[in-house]
Amino acid sequence: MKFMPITLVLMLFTTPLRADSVALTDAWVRATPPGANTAAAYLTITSDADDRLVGAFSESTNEIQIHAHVQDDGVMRMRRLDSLSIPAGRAVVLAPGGKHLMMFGIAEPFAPGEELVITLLFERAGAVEQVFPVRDGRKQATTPS
Ligand SMILES: [Cu+2]
Repeated sequence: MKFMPITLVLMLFTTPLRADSVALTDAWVRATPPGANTAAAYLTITSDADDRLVGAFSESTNEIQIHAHVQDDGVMRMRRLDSLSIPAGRAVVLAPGGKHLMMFGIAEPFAPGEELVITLLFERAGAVEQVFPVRDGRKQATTPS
């Protein structure tokens, strides 16, 4: 019975359907000036279980990266993160001056009142679609992030 062990191993690694879910709140995208080809998106993520944001994509942009702001010799810089840990029951806030989703290659400016759909990819919860209203962010922060 050569195939028996292989079958058993496959059964062990088959992931059952999970009910674990993430809650996404306060989602918004900063309005962009004419000519800009990057934009930043923000939201708050809460999860029932330990999870990890591993990526994001949207029809409105070529590429979305997870970014953080870090102090580097007194200068604020953006650093790309491969993923973002979402501890169970703890709100992870992406906001101006901190973590954010950075969109690249946007074709047209995002104007206040518009909406974007971004799909967030979680290690555990899978793909979650979220509507991001576009807002004028100039009042909240002065640095483009
Ligand atoms: Cu950034």
